[in-house]
Amino acid sequence: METIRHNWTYEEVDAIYRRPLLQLVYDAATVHREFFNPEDVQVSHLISIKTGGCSEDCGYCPQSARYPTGVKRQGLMELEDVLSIAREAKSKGATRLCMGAAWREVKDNGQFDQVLAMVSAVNLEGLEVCCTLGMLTEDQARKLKEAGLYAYNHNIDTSEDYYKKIISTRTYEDRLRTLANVRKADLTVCCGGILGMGEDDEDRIKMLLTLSHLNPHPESVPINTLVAVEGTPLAQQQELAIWDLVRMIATTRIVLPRSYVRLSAGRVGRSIQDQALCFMAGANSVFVGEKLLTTPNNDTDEDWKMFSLLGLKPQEKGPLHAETHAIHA
Ligand code: SAM
Ligand code: DTB
Ligand code: SF4
Repeated sequence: METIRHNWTYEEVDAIYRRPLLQLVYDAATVHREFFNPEDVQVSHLISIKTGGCSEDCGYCPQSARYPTGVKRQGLMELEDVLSIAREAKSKGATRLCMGAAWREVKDNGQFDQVLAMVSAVNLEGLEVCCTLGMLTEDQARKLKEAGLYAYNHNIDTSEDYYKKIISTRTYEDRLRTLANVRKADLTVCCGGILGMGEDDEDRIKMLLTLSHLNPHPESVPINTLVAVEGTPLAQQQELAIWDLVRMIATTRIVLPRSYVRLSAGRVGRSIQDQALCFMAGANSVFVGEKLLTTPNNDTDEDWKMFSLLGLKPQEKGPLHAETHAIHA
């Protein structure tokens, strides 16, 4: 039986990643069944509460003010508008709502107070609330926790080395510091990365290694594939091969067995067959809703048909710690 480990070595993760693909999927599916009910899928909905005009230079991001991507800037949303989207998402079966802001960092100002009010209100709607607002101090993390936040998303995106090639306005160390602050406030951590930015296998393995050394492991791990947006430096990147995505999901499932592995950005355009392989390899969470933050996502009705076809059951709302769903963890 697989145990939770925080001391994986590069060689060990590399050996898993390089297993013959179908053997790897089988091994990951086996681990998945040790820790989760494989019929369960966690359904999350994203809202961009503040869009575009961001000061950072993240090479993948359509919301950076530095790139001509045509994303329409939008100031902080009104609470009522957030609530109506949240209610609609809930009525369509989402149990988690993730609010994203195109900020470098959270500042202690009236806007943060407004976000805290949104967190409380969405929580009262009976949804699990997640935020992704950029860098955060411990004090800000505590305020979010007190307001009713369940999880904070902050991705490490790739390996430390490759990160420097994609972003210059903040460091890997900055990202890790925010993750530590989130933990200190007793929030759950959502942390993953993006595939298809031109990184190699070594970068992907190193990213997983960093995630596996976090103790506790992030409760959810979004595996995004790059949505290549015109105007960004990464616009010309080729679409990631499905086999690379499946390999990464399966390795993640084995190395972080108790975490939700989210098949995140880049799902649009993937066939049901491709997505089925990802679920088989241990993915057990998705974003639904026709938009991610600024780019299109899959049609919601089609997603529900897919769940039904594959025998996946959208999970009830929390407590969503994997332990509660384990068959024999
Ligand atoms: N501004 C905050 C931050 O950077 O942490 C929160 C929002 S930011 C858009 C959240 C995450 O979305 C990024 O860390 C990145 O992993 C992901 N992301 C952004 N643009 C993407 C793209 N074009 N394709 C895939 N993932 C993307
Ligand atoms: C994450 O890992 N993926 C989501 C969420 N966390 C915030 C964001 C994906 C954004 C894709 C590009 C866009 O729609 O702007
Ligand atoms: Fe800004 Fe976040 Fe986009 Fe980077 S990823 S440009 S910090 S919104």
